Amino acid sequence: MSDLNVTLVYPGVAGRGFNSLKQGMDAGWISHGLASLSAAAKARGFDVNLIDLRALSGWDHFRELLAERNPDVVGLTMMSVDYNPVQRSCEIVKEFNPNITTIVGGPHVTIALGDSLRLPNVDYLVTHEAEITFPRLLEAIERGGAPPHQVVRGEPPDLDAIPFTDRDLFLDEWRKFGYDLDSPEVPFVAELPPPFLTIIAGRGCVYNCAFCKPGEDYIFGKQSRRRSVENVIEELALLRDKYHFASFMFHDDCLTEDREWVIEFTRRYREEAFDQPFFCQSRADIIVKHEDMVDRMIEAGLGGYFIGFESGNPRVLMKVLRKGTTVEQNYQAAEICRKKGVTIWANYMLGIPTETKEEVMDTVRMLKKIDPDYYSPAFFTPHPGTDLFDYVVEHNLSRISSYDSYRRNPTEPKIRGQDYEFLKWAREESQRRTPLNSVKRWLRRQRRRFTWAKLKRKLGLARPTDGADGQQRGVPVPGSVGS
Ligand code: B12
Ligand code: SF4
Repeated sequence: MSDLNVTLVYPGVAGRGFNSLKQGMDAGWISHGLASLSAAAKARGFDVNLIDLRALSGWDHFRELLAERNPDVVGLTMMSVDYNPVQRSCEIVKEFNPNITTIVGGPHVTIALGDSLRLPNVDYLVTHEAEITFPRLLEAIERGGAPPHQVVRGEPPDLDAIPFTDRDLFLDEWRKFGYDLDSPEVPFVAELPPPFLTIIAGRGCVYNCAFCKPGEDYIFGKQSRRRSVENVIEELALLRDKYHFASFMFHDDCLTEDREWVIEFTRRYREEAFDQPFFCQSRADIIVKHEDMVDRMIEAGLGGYFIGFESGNPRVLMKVLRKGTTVEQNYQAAEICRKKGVTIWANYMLGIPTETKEEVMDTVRMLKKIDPDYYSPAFFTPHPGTDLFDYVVEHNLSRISSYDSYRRNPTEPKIRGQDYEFLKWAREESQRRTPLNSVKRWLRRQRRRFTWAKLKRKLGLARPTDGADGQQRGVPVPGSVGS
């Protein structure tokens, strides 16, 4: 056991601010990056604890916790949006005790190293993945032989060889601050009942969308890497025993990119008698090309897909966003999901650079036709490390003046030349269901309700607490973007 006391800091307060625990995805989900580093450091004998800024009341509270934890090392994770809270945290840490070693890692460090080097009060910047490198750095610090240079390059680990994510790092900490859900993470749609959790089966994505790439390739490499099916099943079995989860979600950028992996996963999932529903990310082109895979996923428990429909205009979708899908595929994918009863969470963007109002209207019309279960609109945001970020900078199109605004929130102007009053109207209009769609939805719900209730009666499964549609009542739906 090491004597080094390590505190990890989750800085995600740029969006919902302090005191935001339990408020949906942004403030009710763990950081797999930190939880994975915690597991790796604990496996090497380090004592690791967490300060999650989302659970605190403000910076004075952070100071109090620092005094309580009295760390030797503070490690912080940083997306671009986290830059300001990370800067402030490091400043406070050094004010409290200049001898504490501060280490910052995470997407922004790898994607924008030059920018990260400007952060004061940081002793080490660790780029890339760090399950191997972080514990080694801690060992070096403990030995008094820490590297003389500030930047340390992380070594990519074998994903089957690293310890499973340390979820209790977050849950135990949250419990001290009034997290009272019987769920390791906050559920967000009624289709995924608590106890709910998130899991990651791999890293990276093979596609090349201009609003997302190449940033992630810098972190994880151009090819995605996946854990073996057995490794994921083993973790799920442990999670079932420990948390009795009733549903979960894959965080992978695009789980369905590897059809063979998914088919094997569904086979093993059923074989191991899992029946918990799950959601994952997919793409319209994949759903259209691999309907057989969709069927296998449904048999295993697929509840819904997050689909990046992005735009209803062919020029914007293919040329500007470089999504690699067509508008026609968007419609076909939605039709397949509807036909098979797969819930659709629709991601799409408004206010994309060079997008005209008529092109925005194509997206509004697309949403009416798709009629998703959940709408997730974003105002296009140029994220550092992406080709569209470079385009926006080159053409002086960015209206972003603070790191806090590197969020896809559909409330704030991001791009010069876009009419945000119109976009706000378009955002609302895109989510207004047509009367015909509302009737169709109602009919579909009734059909499901009767089939399910009949089936349950036949099997003798009906419980007094169940609604006629089989959904548990009283399930919180925080953070849901559903209409
Ligand atoms: C799951 C996820 C989410 C979840 C959960 C986020 C969370 N709490 O971690 C949700 C949905 C909430 C989310 C929200 C957002 N996300 Co997000 N998200 C992801 C996703 C898909 C997986 C993250 C993950 O767990 N990866 C696996 C872990 C193991 O990797 P990792 O976190 O990078 O950690 C490794 C290294 O970076 C490093 N490391 C990380 N931290 C530290 C700390 C130290 C001390 C050290 C030494 C090393 C180190 O070591 C880790 C282990 O190897 C990634 C894409 C991806 N594949 O990574 C995007 C991604 C991280 N998200 C992104 C964005 C933009 C956002 C949002 C801003 C989007 C929005 N809504 O506007 C918000 C911001 C939320 C906030 N902070 O307020 C971008 C970040 C780009 C950037 N330039 O920063 C990514 C890369 C997606 C993309 N390609 O655009 N996100
Ligand atoms: S937007 Fe999705 S599919 Fe496209 S590159 Fe990013 S993660 Fe991959």
